[in-house]
Order: sequence, then structure tokens, then C-alpha cells
Amino acid sequence: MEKLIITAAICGAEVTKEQNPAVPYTIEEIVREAKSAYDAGASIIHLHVRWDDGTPTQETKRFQEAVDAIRKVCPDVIIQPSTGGAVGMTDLERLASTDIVPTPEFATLDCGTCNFGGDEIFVNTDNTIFNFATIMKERGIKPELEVFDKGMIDIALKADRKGLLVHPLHFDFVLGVQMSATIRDLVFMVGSIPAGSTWTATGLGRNAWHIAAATISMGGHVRVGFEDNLYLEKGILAKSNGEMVEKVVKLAKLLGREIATPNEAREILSIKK
Ligand code: KMH
Ligand code: ZN
Repeated sequence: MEKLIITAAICGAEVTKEQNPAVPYTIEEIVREAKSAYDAGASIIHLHVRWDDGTPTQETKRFQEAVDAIRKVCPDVIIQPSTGGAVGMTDLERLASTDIVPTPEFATLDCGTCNFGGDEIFVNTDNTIFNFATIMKERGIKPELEVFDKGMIDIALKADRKGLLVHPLHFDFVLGVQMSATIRDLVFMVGSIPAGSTWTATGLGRNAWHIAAATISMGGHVRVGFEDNLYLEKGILAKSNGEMVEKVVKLAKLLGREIATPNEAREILSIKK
């Protein structure tokens, strides 16, 4: 089996220090969390940034500061800015994270509108998706196709039929937000993407670990981190993103999968550096 790529979603836009004091807000905290994940075996950092008070922002300058600081301690890591940002942000605001220098090699592309709990709706119209895909293609940014249910795979494939995506496609199945997170769900999603695509899976909250174990066994790649889950196990808060990455590395060892370095991850995902 291919080596395992571990993505650490270290911060997110929604989780807070009230929920877990290790959630990073400041640049120093973001760097600390990125380094802990990288040292433990993550080859990709999925990046959101915050102002020091925890408010999410997509401001280019703040992203640049975070990326430059992460690069100093994790020189070869793949940094994947979020273009999802936070619920309620405009498309222009969301894309500002990709205006950093050098242009990011990878970024998320959310492929549909999704219920985010309570009254929150994460809006991604077809035009938003096609526009983001066009811009990313023009700028040579590989999109990670974020899909929160099967319909979003179909929307991504619509973008593909319009010629807006470059193959091989890479999907991230985010299970447990809008769609449930059973192994049957995961198998269904994996069976619904084009042959030759690569995929990562993310289980929200308590779904993190059975989804990680199934994904490692099925040949996919794993995303963990505070954005998705605050607990190392039931009732025990994770002290760092690194602790969660370490748990994935242990599972991978038990299941006989080696861990990919950042450059091996670039190769597997056909990312140009
Ligand atoms: N924070 C969510 C509204 C992404 O990073 O592309 C969107 C999100 C997805 O986290
Ligand atoms: Zn995100």
C-alpha cells in the first residue's frame, strides 16, 4: 500500500480555547501546534488563522505571517490554506488566504453548501465553486476537494466536466458534519470518486478514530486535528495536535502502513513544488 499522508488541521475557525485550552490563536501558538504535528509525522498542515482574540480571519497578511513562521520550523511541510474560512465570510474574503507569497501549492475547495449546526449554513453555490476552481487552476494551486456528502462529489465532477480541475483529483471526505460517519458511509464515498483519484478522510469529533483506522486499512489518507476533534479519547482532551498525529502513526504501525514525508506526499498527490 502507498505510504500514509497525515494532514493536521491544527486550528479551524470554530473551535475555542474554552473547549480545549490548547487550541491555537496567536502566531506563536499556531507555530507551536504546526511543529508538534510535523514532528509527530504530519506532512500537511491544513491552515486557518485567527486574530489573537480567537476571531477567525482570512486576511492575507495574517496568513503570510503564519506561513512564514511555520516555514522556519517545518521547512518542507505542505501548507494548505483554507479557502473555506468561517461561516458568513464572502468569497473574496475567503480567497485572500491564497494571495500569499509564494503562491500555495495546495488549498481547500469546498464543493457544496452544508448545514453547520444550529442556524449556521456554510454556503458554496455552484458559481462560487466553479470560480474558486478556475482561479486555482490558473494559479497552479492544487485543490483538495472538500466533500461533506455524496452530492458534493457530484458537484466536483461537474466542475471537472467543465475542465476546471486537473487530474488526478484529490478528495477529502469530511464525515460527521452533514453526513453520518459510519464505515458504510466511507466505503460509499470512496466508491463514488473517479478511478485514479486520491483521498483523505476526516471523522468529526468522536468519529475521528474509527474513520482513521478504516481509512488506513483502505489505502486512503488521514486528517486529524483540533479543527475536527478536541479529544484524544473519550473524556480526555488532546494536549496538542501532535498527540493526535502520534495516535494516527501508532494505528498505522499496527496496521502495517508507513508514513509519508512531505516530499513523498507531494509525489503521491502530484503536487508541483
Ligand atoms: N470553517 C468552515 C466553515 C475549509 O477549510 O475549506 C469551512 C472549512 C472548510 O473549514
Ligand atoms: Zn478547514
